[in-house]
Order: sequence, then structure tokens, then C-alpha cells
Amino acid sequence: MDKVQFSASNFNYNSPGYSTDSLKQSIVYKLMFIVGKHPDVATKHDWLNATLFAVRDRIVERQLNSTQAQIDQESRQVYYLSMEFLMGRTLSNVLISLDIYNETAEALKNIGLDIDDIINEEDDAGLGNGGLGRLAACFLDSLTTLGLPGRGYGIRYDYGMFTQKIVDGKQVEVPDNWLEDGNAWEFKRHNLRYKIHFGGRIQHEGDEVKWLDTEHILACAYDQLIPGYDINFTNTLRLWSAQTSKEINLGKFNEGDYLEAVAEKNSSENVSRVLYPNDSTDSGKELRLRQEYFLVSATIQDILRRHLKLHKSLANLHEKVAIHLNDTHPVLAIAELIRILVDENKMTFKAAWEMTKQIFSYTNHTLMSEALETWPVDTLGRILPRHLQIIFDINAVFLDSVKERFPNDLDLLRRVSIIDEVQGRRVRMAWLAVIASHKINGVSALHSELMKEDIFADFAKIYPERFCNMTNGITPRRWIALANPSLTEILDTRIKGNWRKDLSLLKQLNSIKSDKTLHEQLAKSKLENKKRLAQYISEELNIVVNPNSLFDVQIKRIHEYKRQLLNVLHVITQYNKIIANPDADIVPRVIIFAGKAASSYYVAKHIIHLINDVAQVINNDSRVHKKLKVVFIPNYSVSLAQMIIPAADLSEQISLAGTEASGTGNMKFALNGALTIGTLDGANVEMLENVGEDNIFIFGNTAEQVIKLRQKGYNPREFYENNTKLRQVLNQIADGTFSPNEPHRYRDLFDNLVNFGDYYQLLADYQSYVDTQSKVDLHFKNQDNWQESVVANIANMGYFSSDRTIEEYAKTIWKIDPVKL
Ligand code: B1N
Repeated sequence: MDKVQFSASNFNYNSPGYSTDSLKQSIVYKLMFIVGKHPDVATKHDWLNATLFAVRDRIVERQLNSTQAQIDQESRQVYYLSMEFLMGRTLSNVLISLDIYNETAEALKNIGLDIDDIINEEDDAGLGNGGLGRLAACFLDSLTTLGLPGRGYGIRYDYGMFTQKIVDGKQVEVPDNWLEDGNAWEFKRHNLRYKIHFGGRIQHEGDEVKWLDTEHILACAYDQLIPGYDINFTNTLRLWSAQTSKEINLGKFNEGDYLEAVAEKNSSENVSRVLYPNDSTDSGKELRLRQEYFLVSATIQDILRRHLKLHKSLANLHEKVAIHLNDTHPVLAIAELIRILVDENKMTFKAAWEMTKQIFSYTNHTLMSEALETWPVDTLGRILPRHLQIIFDINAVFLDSVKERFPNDLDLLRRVSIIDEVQGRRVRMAWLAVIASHKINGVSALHSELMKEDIFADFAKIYPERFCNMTNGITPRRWIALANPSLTEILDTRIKGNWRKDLSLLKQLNSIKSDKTLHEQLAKSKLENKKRLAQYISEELNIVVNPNSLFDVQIKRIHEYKRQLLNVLHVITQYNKIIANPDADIVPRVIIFAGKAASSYYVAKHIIHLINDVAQVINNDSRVHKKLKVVFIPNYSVSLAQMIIPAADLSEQISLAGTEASGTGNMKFALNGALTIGTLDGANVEMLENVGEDNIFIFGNTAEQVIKLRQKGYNPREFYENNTKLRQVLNQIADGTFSPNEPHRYRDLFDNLVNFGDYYQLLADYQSYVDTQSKVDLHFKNQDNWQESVVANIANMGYFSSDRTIEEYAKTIWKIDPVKL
């Protein structure tokens, strides 16, 4: 589109102000002239949208200035490609970033509205499954707060992560229509649309390759501004939405085939319809492959368009562009970049390949084989024939280089080939990512080590210099300043300097770790947060819990490797103990669970059912009244996490050692003053190093012991037979104690543990877990000691700020510098 020419001197406007009065004016103005409602008839949601519009106005100027600064400085940029961005709510976060929370609260109050009501009216942007998607969101916050130039690219799913309802104890999935009432935060970029091709065939014409007879759809850009904290800088999260390409439709329409035209419209727009609800597993569905290609094709086209606009040539692309792959999901970006460079820009394959290797980097988020993406050669060849060809070309060049360095090692070639010939010819996406990336990182120290010993062992020998570790982190803005106002107040009075921007400042607390007033303040803050949660539980679930009990919390996706079932074994053990000794001096506990199960994951759903059944029996047993309560909070989300985490005393991080790549919930809990009970898995290992062994409860086998046990032949039945209490608990699960109407309901779970190998070794870790839980009780009984540990946790967790993580990425992987403002 042509640019309009005008004289800058004619261009006058008033920047919107930040005072209560100015905010109030804007909000009412937006309500009337943008939302189109009179204040007398406006709903809460109308007011929310009006407030979002008003606040958005206040960062647009920053956005324009930030973009201009990047253009002027010709900054090298990072593009973070992710199928998931789990952003949660926007309004409250922006108010914190701009430091206008109080002014806005006052403005709304003057209008007659309560800010909490308006904030809570906002739907979470739930465009992610769990840790991987939330990490991407924390990273954008840190990138921008550090003034680093970058952009997130993802998909604007019409339906995010499903809403979880619990009906008769079972999970029921309900669509999450998060855009139903509009999304006032986004800018639709009407002029930014790219064609995305699928299918067709390849034709060779001399040296040239043509991809012909494809069908195509359009990707439309929607931008969300990402404000940095206390900095005049923003970045953008660009999300793609699928639209039917007009040409296809009109053709059909002219033939008068209205119904077919509409049907086709629906099917191609399906690409951005819904987020796949699998966490740490590969869905293997064709639509998912189309989604992945849709994201990367639009993104690569957009990156190249921008680069050409600024630099007029692609020769320096690798100097200006760093592309990061958040797991293998966007890995087709590699083939797409080569395709565009070679087929559309006439670069040689060799030149394009050399450039590509300098541009890409890749994060691996899991070692579990069921999560590693592979696509049948046939499927990939049918949907993306040219890309398959390019992948074969990459593989050939790579295998040649391996042959040269390791002659006569046929087995090595077979193992590192991108094409797996053993399981029916499949493309191994992780191999492609490793071969094309100059840096490959794991997400915790342990995970990064295991990565080199385990799935990428061969590659670690071929490319040792590529492998590194970037321990995950979380943003203190959302996870402390926003989620925990009372702790924020304590930190603001106790800490010199702004800990929101430099979380290592929390170390100052170490010098006052025995300060009794500090202990009292922390205990008071925790109790406040627990009361807030208790009220929510009572209103939503009609369960009364005592805020003075120990709040023992496990909230995360439901997955066998995370071992919610081990927690349940402890709950039942505790239940039996109270019944056996009614007068024993027991620390009252509320055990809180939350988390979604993938809709197709039977065992995980069954575990949710069991938790609810156990809760039903225990909560209605007057013998344990006041000493034990079990609560499953439905529909876990970012917003719920913001309420639950600050209310926790104990954080359950009990995955089988060697299975949880990092975890990030573990960090959020500790920073909010919960103590951790956990295995030596993922980032727990580094948390132990930071907070010290007196302030964390570690139990169970190490990753090494887990492997040894598996090798020597693990027999869970031995544990069942030799441990009376464990046997009792397992028998209760099997005999219907918690499902009297259907006594065999959980027989399969029992069999998995006792008779079918107990893959995640719950029984091996059971006794160690139960003993360690007793140590927790003992520690909790002495509140002075407990509070000292709380301080030690808060004080020494600064390392786990995502600002630190992003600084490391920026320096060692992306090679980007802050924009000068
Ligand atoms: O990524 C998080 C880690 O903290 C967690 O330990 C890890 O489990 C999580 C396929 C995944 N790994 N793999 C996934 C998600 C969706 C999907 O379709 C895999 N998520 C993780 C952040 O590093």
C-alpha cells in the first residue's frame, strides 16, 4: 500500500496523561466512542474493554518510538517462535508495568467501579498448555524489560486451552471461547497477510524447482503490545489467524456452489481454530502439522519482508536475524527459510544452508520419547512436498559430513539420520533442529546434562560446542508484584533498590533471616493469602478449609511422570494414620490439587477422578475433620495460579528424577515463601543449591539411581509386599474404599503400580516421601524455624528470575544488545 505523504509539522497530538483524572476521562470516552455504550447500560465487560483501550493508548507512543529506535539503530533482533504463549490476563499486568495501578483503581472508583471486578472480568489468554507456553510469556516480559529487541510469533487460536469442569468427580472439557467478547488489547494489521501453501507437486525446470498446484490460505497478523517494566520500551507478540484465501472462494462462488465455498472456508480456517491440549506428548495429527507450518511460513515471510525493507538485501540476513525455536514445534521454519532463499530468491542451496545454520537456535524441553515429534515421510511429502525434499537435501549434506569425520560407522549414520528407517520411515524433527541450529539448550542444569547423555548423545559427540544450558526463570513482575501484594509490601520496605528489576537484591534478606518482626509480617501475609484462597474454595466448591492448616499444594498438568498419584498415596497414608491414632498430635493439612489432563489421556483423567473420590470420602469423614482436607480446584489457569501460589506453605515437586526437564511452578512457589518437597529433578537441583539443604525437603532416588533400578529389574511388588502401610493404601484404592458404588473403578491404577511395572517408580520412592513429609510436619510445628526457612527461600531464589535467563540467551545464543533509548 502507498504511504501517505504529509508534513510532520502538521502532525499534532496530545499524549494521553497518567493522572487519575486523565485515565477516568479516557475510560469514559472509550466506553462511549469505541465500545459504543452509554455508561448507564454498560456491562462489566464493556468497562473492561474501555479500560483496556484507554491503557493501550498509553503505550502506543512507546511502541512507535521503540520500533523507530530499532530501525534507526539497525538492531539485530531475536524472533521467538512458539506454538504456545500462555499470557494469562493483560490489564492487571500492564497496570503494574506502567506503574498506574493505583491511579486506575482510583479512576474506576470515581466512576463507581471496583478495579478487582474489572480485572477479574478479563478472560485469560490461555494459548498454551503449561510450562512451555508460560515460559514463552515470561520471556517476552523479560526481553522487553531488559530493552532487548525481539518479537514473539505464535498462533491466534480461536479457542485456547479448554475450560475444565469437574462433573461427578470427572474432568469434562468445554471450549474456551476467549475471543467471544472481543480482545481490546490487540491490533489487527489489515495489510499484513501472507499466503500459506499446502499440498501440490514439485516440478524441476533446469536448476530451478517449482512448487505448483498448491491450495493456499491466508495468515493475518494480530499484534499485542508487550510493555516492559519501568522502561520506555515495548516489543510485539504477533499472532497469526487463518483466513480463507479469496481466490479459492470466489471461483467456487461464481460457479454458484455457495455451500461448498462456505464449507471450504471453514475447513481452511480450521488451521488456527484450536490449541492442541497435549502437554509433553506429541499428538501426531495432520492438522497439527498444518498448524506448525502455518505459523512458520507466515513468520519467515514476515521476517524476510521486514529485513528487505530495512536492508534491501538478504546477504546480511544472518547478521540481523536470530530465530529461536521453542521446542521442535516450529522446526519447519528451517526448511521454509531455505525454500524461500533458494526457490524465490535464487540463492544456492549451499549458501542458504550456511546462512540458516547461523540463524537458528533451539530449546529442547523434554527427554520423554512420547513428546519427540516425528512425522511419517508420506504425510510430510503429501502436505509439504518441497519441504520434504529440502529436508532430504539437508540430511544428505549432513550425513556426508559425518561419514567424513567418522568413517565406517554405519550404525552412527543410521542413528543420526533425520529419516528414521526403522519405524516405517519417519522424519525426526528434533534431529533437524539440532543439525540446523548453532546452539541447542536444555532448560535446567540436570536436563542439559541428561540431554547430552541421552537423546542427543551422538550429536553431542559430533557438535559438542553447540550444546549449552539455560536454566528457566520466571518474571517477578507477574509472579510476585502482581500475584502477592502483601509480600510485595514487605519486600518494598525491607529491600534497598528495585527487586522487581534485579531479583538478586532479595539476598539482602539473608542478613535479617532471624528477625522476629519479619517472621511475623511474612506469617501475616501468608495467612491473608490463605484466607483469600479459602474463601474461593468455599464459594466455588462448598468446602470449608481452615487457613491455619498447612496448605500443601500440587498444581500442574496431570501426568503420570509428575506423580500426582504419589501425593494421593501420602494423603491416604495420612488419613489412615489419623484414624488409627485419633489423639495423635497431627499438623492439620489441606492438600490442594489443580491441573488439566489432555483430553485423550485416559490414565491422567482417571487420576483426577480418584483425587475427587478420595476428597469426597475424606472430607465427609467426621473422624478426620479439621485434620485433613483434600481439594481439587477445577480449571487451573494462570489467573488461578496467581491466587493459589501465594497461599501455599508447601510446594509439591515430586516428579520421578530425570523426567521433569525443569519445572517453573517450583520457582514461583519458593519465591512466594513456600517450602518445597521434591525430588532431585529438573530445576529442583539448582533450587537446593541456592536455598541450602536445611530449607528444602529432598527425597527419593536420583536420576542415576532411577536408571540403575530400571536396568537391574525393578519389581514394585516387592515394595507392596514388604511395606504394610503402603500395602494398606494400595488395597484401599483397589478395593473400592473410595469408590464404594463401583468397587473396581481404580483396579487398573493399582495394577499399573503393583503388577505392570510401575514405570514412574512411585512405590520405590514412597517410604522416602512419607518420611520426608513427617519432617515437614516437624519443621512446621516450630514456626520460628519454618519462617527462617521461608526467608531463606525468598532471599536465595533471585537466580530464577527470567531476566537472568534472558540475559544469558541474549549474550551467548542470540548475540543481541539492548536498544538505546
Ligand atoms: O517445558 C517447561 C519445563 O519447565 C517443563 O519441565 C517441561 O515439561 C515443559 C509438547 C511440551 N516440555 N515439553 C512440553 C508442551 C506441549 C507439547 O505439545 C511438549 N512442555 C514441556 C518449560 O521449559
